[in-house]
Order: sequence, then C-alpha cells, then structure tokens
Amino acid sequence: MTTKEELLKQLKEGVINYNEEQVKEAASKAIELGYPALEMIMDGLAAGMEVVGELYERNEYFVPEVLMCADALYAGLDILRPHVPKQESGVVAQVVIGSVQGDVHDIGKNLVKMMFDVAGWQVHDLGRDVPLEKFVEEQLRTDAEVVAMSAMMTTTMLGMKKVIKMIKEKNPNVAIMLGGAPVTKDVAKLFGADGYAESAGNAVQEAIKMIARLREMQQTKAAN
Ligand code: B12
Repeated sequence: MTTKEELLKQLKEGVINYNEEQVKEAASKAIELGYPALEMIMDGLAAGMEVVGELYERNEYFVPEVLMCADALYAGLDILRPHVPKQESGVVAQVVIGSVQGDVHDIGKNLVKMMFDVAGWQVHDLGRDVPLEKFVEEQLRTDAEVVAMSAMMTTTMLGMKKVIKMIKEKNPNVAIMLGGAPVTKDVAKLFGADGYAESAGNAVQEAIKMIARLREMQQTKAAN
C-alpha cells in the first residue's frame, strides 16, 4: 500500500523533475486509494512548483525546464481536479478572474480559480494575458460581485491599478481582489483594491470578507 506521504513526494518530485509520467501515475494512484485530491494538488503539485520557482531564481532552471515542470503540474491537475469535492449549496456569488495583460503566468491563477469553483462560486475565467478593458466588460456583462486579478511580474502588476480605476468609475460596488507573487497587501491598498490574498488557500475566505465589508460600507452610506 502506498502511503499518502509517498504519493505527495512523488507528485512534488515529479513536478520538480518534469516527469509527467510519474505525476500522472501518482495522481491516478491517489484517486484510486481515495486520498484527498485537494491536498494532493496543494501539498504535492503546487509545492513542487514552489521549488521550481526557487531553482529558476538560482539560475539552475531556465524557461524550457520551467515550461516542462508546468506541463507536468497541469497533467496532474487534469487527473486530480475532477475529484475535488464541490460544495453543493448553490451559487454563492460570481467572480471574474484572469491574469492581467502582458502576463502569461497562470498556474497560481488557476489554483485560485479552482478554490472559488469548489466553494460553489460561478467563475468567469478570462484566461491569461487579458486585455485590461476585458475585465471591465466581463464584470458589466455578468454583474459579478468580485473581480480577481493575478500578476506575476512587477511590470504587468501596474495594469491592475488601471483596471481598478476603470471598474470603480463604472461600478463602485464591485469588490476587487489582487494576488500574485509581486503583489502585497500594501500594493493592493495603494492600487485601491478591496482585498488581497497571498495564496489560493485563503483567497475565497478573503473574498467573502471583502464582500461583507463593502456591503457594510454601502449600508452606512445609505443610512447617512
Ligand atoms: C512558472 C513560471 C513561468 C512559466 C509560466 C507558465 C504558466 N503557465 O504559468 C513561463 C516559463 C512561461 C514563464 C515565463 C516568463 N517568466 Co516566469 N516564472 C515562473 C515561476 C518560476 C513560477 C511561477 C509559478 O507558477 N509559481 C507557482 C504558483 C502556484 O504560485 P504563484 O503563481 O505565486 O501563485 C500563488 C499566489 O501568488 C497566489 N495568487 C496568484 N494569483 C493570484 C490571484 C489572486 C486574485 C489571488 C487572491 C491570489 C493569487 O495564489 C497562488 C497559489 O497559492 C516564477 C518564479 C517564482 N518564484 O514565482 C517566474 C517569474 C514569475 N517569471 C519571471 C519572468 C521575468 C518571466 C519571463 C519574462 C522570462 C523570460 N525571460 O522570458 C517570461 C514572461 C512571460 C510573460 N509575458 O508573462 C519573473 C518575474 C520577475 C518580476 N518580478 O517581474 C519570476 C518572478 C522569476 C524571476 N525571479 O525572475 N515563467
């Protein structure tokens, strides 16, 4: 019998060593043995990608290796993702999500998207390298309560500020949340966002808090 820890290690190392076959096998085995898919994704696949990030920063890995690691991660995600239990309480709220213009990094964004999805939210995923106006258009089209943007580069991060301004001008009641490696709580505040989460694990919780805060503010405004 393969233990959960062994499979987590195989998933993590499979991503690091861009061994797609190992990842697929470990993911299938995890499902077969009934281990929690979400834990396998977060503590196996995503944990592996974190190490890949460190290797890239130390110049031990370059873009081609990183791309292959991302492929291995996505191969595992394809198998595990359908087995993450979804909350059946009906649609909680709607969120428009995407990686901002100029930014093709989408692994973190996709994990955040998955967390919203399993929490019962209706997710409108715009993908990556999303033109800034598209966030505004999609929010207006869907009337989503939340817009969540991801940026992984200091350059692309600046686009978020523009989107916030454009959305708030049209609809100040939309809650806007930011995330991605270069984004911090202070940056989010400075850009005029309503929320920030540093990881997929607390994104949904933060989004719910953000909506509650905004509603409270609206009520206070209406009462005065
Ligand atoms: C994978 C990767 C790539 C892959 C992307 C594949 C893909 N499909 O995503 C490829 C190889 C394509 C790539 C390309 C490039 N990359 Co790159 N890449 C990375 C790397 C190694 C890992 C990122 C990652 O996936 N991490 C794993 C995930 C799980 O973590 P995460 O993304 O941080 O997401 C978590 C949180 O941030 C948060 N989160 C993320 N988004 C959101 C959104 C919301 C709303 C919320 C609430 C939370 C949230 O939750 C997530 C899960 O917990 C990072 C290094 C690093 N340490 O981050 C560099 C990095 C981001 N890349 C970088 C660069 C420079 C590039 C290139 C310009 C390289 C080049 N010379 O060509 C190109 C640019 C392409 C472009 N125009 O976007 C730089 C950016 C530097 C900067 N600060 O501006 C980094 C930091 C590396 C470095 N130190 O130089 N890259």
